[in-house]
Amino acid sequence: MVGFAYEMPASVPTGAQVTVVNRDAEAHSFSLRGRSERLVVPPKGSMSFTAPAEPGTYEVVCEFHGGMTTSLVVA
Ligand SMILES: [Cu+2]
Repeated sequence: MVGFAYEMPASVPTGAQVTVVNRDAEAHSFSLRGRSERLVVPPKGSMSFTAPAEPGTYEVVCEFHGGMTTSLVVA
């Protein structure tokens, strides 16, 4: 995340270990809507999660900033 927005790769492989980097000076979450995957990434920090095993497009939201959304493509 940078500038209160997500920058995403075109896709990530199913089951991949994905690292989320926060380049902002505020915490952001990386939460897959309707699923258990949820990171709270501290300012200037990074965290990892395991991508879903099922291919698809997952909605990503920041729980702290309402306009911050993106899609995660798992292929
Ligand atoms: Cu945020």
